Amino acid sequence: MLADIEEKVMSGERLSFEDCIRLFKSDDIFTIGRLASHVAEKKNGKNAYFVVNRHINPTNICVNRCKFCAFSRSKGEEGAYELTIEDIIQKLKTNGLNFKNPPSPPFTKGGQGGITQSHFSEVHIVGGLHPDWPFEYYTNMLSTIKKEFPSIAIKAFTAVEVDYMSKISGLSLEYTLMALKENGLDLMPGGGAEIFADAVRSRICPEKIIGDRWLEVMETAHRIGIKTNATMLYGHLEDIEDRVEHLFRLRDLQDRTGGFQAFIPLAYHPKNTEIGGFYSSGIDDLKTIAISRLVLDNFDHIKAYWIMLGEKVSQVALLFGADDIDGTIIEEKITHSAGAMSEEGMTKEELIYLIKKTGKTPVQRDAFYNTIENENLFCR
Ligand code: V47
Ligand code: SF4
Repeated sequence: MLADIEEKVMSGERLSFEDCIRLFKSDDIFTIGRLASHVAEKKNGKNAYFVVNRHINPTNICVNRCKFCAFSRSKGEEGAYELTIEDIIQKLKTNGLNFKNPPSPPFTKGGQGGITQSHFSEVHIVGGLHPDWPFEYYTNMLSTIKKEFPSIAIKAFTAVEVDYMSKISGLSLEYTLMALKENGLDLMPGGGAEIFADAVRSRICPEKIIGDRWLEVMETAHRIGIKTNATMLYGHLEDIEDRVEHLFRLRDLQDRTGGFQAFIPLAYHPKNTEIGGFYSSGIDDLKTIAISRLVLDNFDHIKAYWIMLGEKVSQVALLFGADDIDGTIIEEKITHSAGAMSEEGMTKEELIYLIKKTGKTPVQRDAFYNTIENENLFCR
């Protein structure tokens, strides 16, 4: 059934829209996974990357209130919070020792018994669109973090936040991005892409910038030398055609700019959201990872974000086309507000353990996929 697609993949020929629809409709998960794994190995060998990082969400107050988002609050609503820049610096100084739920065996068994990372390579900062904060809050945040922690790469602000900053500052997109870069922004995460198709997007996040604008922000970032990631939120109201269209639009932009580092499919979590619905199935998760690997032939990395997939599915995803499992995270709020079943963070030792059990080689990376040499990788 998939023999012609297999031939294309093996000969390095690009998949068509129709091919991708057929892959999504196929039940032959093993063939899809085998092909994706072949492509992943051609690009990254047996490497499975991870990063010692920390997430920080400066505020959950957001003017958009997307209908799939359980994290956001309106100003004055119960549970709304705002961090000061000093709070953010303190979080980076605490070194991740403030776990709410200490990781449980078997992952900590025989390991170092806790969070042992001595320093972060990357901080990932995203948050709500605050109605009152001035642009200077964001530039001050970046420059203060850079001054205090010059060796930590700052991966911050989705295309949605950057568009909002351009509005509140009155600066063009290009100048907004240049100001962020000058103050310490190193790269941008891939959030806010959701699903580009207008008909679904207007139902799940009516206030959010449209897909074209998300792509325009990323294209501008790439043009001025800021690398970014890309995501796709799946498992809500979209259909297969919407997913394939989304992937094709990313592939087209990547052909033009080459500025995307990694693609991360984000599994929708339904708890406490306005649209409700269901968790994605493990099969859909694996298929989506694998098909992303096959479609996005011009992306170097496909990330299995363990927070959303769960520790075990993300482990299997490393054999279905993913080459990256993200990082230690430490404090995850967005998915956990919506019913994530994973821990909020993992130790470096746990990440290494998960990867090793797949037969792949754990490679600690920095934010730009440079390898960090580390003798601890051989600890098990
Ligand atoms: O932008 C919000 C999504 C994103 C839900 O670039 C939800 O390296 C599932 O983008 N269920 C934030 N997803 C996460 C993100 C990300 C994560 C890890 C690595 C990188 C990277 C990026 O989470 C949001 C939105 O698209 N989201 N609510 C939900 N209920
Ligand atoms: Fe705001 Fe982002 Fe949540 Fe949408 S997904 S409500 S933009 S925080």
